[in-house]
Amino acid sequence: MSYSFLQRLGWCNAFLQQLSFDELCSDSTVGHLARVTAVHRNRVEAIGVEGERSIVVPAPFQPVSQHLAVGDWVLAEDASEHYRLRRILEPKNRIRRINHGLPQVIAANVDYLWIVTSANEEFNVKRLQRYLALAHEFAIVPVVILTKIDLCADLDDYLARVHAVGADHVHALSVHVPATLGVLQNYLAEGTTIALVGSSGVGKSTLVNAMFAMTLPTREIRTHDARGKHTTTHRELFFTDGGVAIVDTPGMRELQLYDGEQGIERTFSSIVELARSCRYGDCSHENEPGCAIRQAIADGAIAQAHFDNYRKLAREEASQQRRSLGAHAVKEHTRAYFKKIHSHNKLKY
Ligand SMILES: Nc1nc2c(ncn2[C@@H]2O[C@H](COP(=O)(O)OP(=O)(O)OP(=O)(O)O)[C@@H](O)[C@H]2O)c(=O)[nH]1
Ligand SMILES: [Mg+2]
Ligand SMILES: [Zn+2]
Repeated sequence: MSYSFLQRLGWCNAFLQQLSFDELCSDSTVGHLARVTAVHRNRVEAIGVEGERSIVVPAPFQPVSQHLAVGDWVLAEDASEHYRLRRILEPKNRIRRINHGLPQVIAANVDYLWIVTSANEEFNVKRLQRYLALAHEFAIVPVVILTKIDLCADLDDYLARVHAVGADHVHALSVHVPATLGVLQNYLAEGTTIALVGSSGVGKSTLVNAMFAMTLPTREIRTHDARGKHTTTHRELFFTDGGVAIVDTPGMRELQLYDGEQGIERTFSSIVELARSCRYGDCSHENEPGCAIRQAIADGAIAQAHFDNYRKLAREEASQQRRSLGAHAVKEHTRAYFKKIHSHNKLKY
């Protein structure tokens, strides 16, 4: 067994380069490398060349949920009768969020974020924007998947709304029309990692089952869950026969942006761009003269709703910061942030 076997688990050169000379020379290293598939309180489950194993997580990496998540690559070591975590390899990216005021890692080393939303009442542009912002923030390619199109009469309408938020990869499908699933094959190269997000009931597990001939539990077998409780309760990573790692997380409905500035700027880049042309550097875009944003809204160049949404997320981001940094720090932070956005104005005038 060698490093090439690990590639189908998502291993790549970026991880190989993190091994020391001694580690590379040691015959035991490859057997001690593993990818985390489930996280528990004091240990993680992981898979490596020798298959599944349980790895005890010692004190420096506690609490586990703040240090590592499914998808992380770890180097373990032998400890009497079990394996113990020695170090976590620097991940390509990490999906994080705030849970009860504490940062929490949800998944690591994710290539695509499949944002699943159904073409019915569940569809919500703001939620979609949040997920897009999340993907951009964590440097993960977002793929918007509109499900249940068999039930929908106005698909074009939904597609127009998805495209309006600036999503690049958009696919509409129904698990009842197998031909519509084919396009997703493009994302399934061996060693790829995909995380699915979306509200409960939009069809994430059903989609995975249909794509990979799997049998994840879906809503049908839990019909008493009329209140929209999540069918998928364990945050886990598993591999398909083709060597694709799937993270099917609980719906992340209470998703809060963590350190989300960059994500907001990407999703709302047109607004951030425009704000640079406002006459005043500290324009609040309410009723100042020479406000480029109000002008653009009046001209129909940007939608009022899009701007409102930007404001809401920016405000949420600020209150998130306030909670984690304290009121004074956030005031400073907000000042610096708007200064940065408006620094171009200063150069012009
Ligand atoms: N008509 C139709 N129903 C679908 C489609 N995809 C999923 N469903 C149904 O939607 C329901 C919920 O699907 P799930 O796959 O359990 O949803 P989920 O997103 O995994 O939900 P959680 O695990 O609770 O987050 C099930 O009854 C599915 O049969 C589709 O394309 N068309
Ligand atoms: Mg599910
Ligand atoms: Zn303005």
